[in-house]
Amino acid sequence: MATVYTCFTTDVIHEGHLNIIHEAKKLGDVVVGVLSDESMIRFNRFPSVDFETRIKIVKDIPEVSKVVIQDDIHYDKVIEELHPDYVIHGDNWLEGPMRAIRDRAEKLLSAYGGKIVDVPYTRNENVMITDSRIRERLAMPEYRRKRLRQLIDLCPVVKTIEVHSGLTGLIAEKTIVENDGELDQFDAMWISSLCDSTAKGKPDIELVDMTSRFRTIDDVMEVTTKPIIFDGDTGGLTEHFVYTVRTLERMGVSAVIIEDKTGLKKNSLFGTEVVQTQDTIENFCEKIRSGKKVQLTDDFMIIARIESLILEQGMDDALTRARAYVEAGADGIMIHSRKKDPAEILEFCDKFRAEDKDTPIVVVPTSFNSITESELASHGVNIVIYANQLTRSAFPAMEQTAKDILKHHRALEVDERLMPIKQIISLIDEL
Ligand code: SPV
Ligand code: MG
Repeated sequence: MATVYTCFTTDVIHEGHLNIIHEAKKLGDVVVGVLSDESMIRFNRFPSVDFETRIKIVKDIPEVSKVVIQDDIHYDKVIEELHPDYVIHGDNWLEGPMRAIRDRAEKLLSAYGGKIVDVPYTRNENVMITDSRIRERLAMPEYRRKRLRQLIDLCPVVKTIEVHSGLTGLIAEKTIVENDGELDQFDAMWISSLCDSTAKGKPDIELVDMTSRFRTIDDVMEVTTKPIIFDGDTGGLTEHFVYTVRTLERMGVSAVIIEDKTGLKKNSLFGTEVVQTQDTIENFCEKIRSGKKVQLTDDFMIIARIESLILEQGMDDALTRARAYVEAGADGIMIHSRKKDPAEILEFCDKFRAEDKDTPIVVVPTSFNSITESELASHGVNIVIYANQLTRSAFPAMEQTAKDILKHHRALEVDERLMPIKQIISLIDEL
């Protein structure tokens, strides 16, 4: 009897999957692979049910003879071990980044006469509704809020990109790339004070008030499912910060990062070129403690951001503060630097990790941008935030377009570099 293999990346079994099983059964004995959490988040979306449950729902399908674990998006290991006669999949993998997976599997199968079977993808209303329900569930506060902690456990490094609107949120949510056969996407979103302010044409000095910042979060949340890390600036007065924590937690934000500065906050990338005052360790610890005291779930994280390297206070000061902030209850440490060379960041990470193996470390490699995610991870970094690159790439493009329309007195000359409206609209989900 022929062996037929298919891999499921799903939380629910709908008629599309049953159709694949049905077609598979016609060809032989059906073996189903269940994709591991780690691979699923690179390739698809965060699972809304745990791995054991996903295995169970596949095992419960009567036509399935055997269930195996597929722990890579590629089929190499399964093909090597199982030698299936057929690998069967919906024909949606003929297009887009998934094509690379199909092509690689086909090549491996052809070495011994195995075959790929592409089954027409079931695109009816029930399937679409089931799919959108899963997405909606992932967006609910109780699911979204805890996801950052889950990702820190699952990923070598949590890749986070700045967003400041529904549209930038959609870019963070939906951009998936295939590079050398590997699929990748962002894990989380950063609501930057710099970019949120800049989008409103305002300076990054805690001028944009919290009500407006929450509005930005809500715009992003409306159209996305990925977890959110909120740039809380200094956190403001402790008496105000406790309210901010409550609101963010209720909204389903996963973490707030507050920086240990006081008085009129300026953007860190100005460093010592402008007057910036670092808070005392005592005050800042009190702010952290107060925030932790009012939070209602174990999911929410308060991450303490240390400005000692930005303000040239030295490595010892940064490490002393890190220790104190963790002791006060901080769920993570963000260490910032505006040097091009990542040396001081790496030195901090190595020294901090030598004494604290667990507390997550967050970095923002805007200035030290030559270092890769995996290098940072090898020094103990858990979260990498690309804090402003979307804003900085969109702005010059828009400015150039404005200049060119003024120069040519028409829009013809700029048209070639514009995204067709149809393509922009295709990003936007309809209910
Ligand atoms: C932000 O994105 O607003 C930040 C990071 O706080 S930085 O601009 O590098 O200070
Ligand atoms: Mg900021």
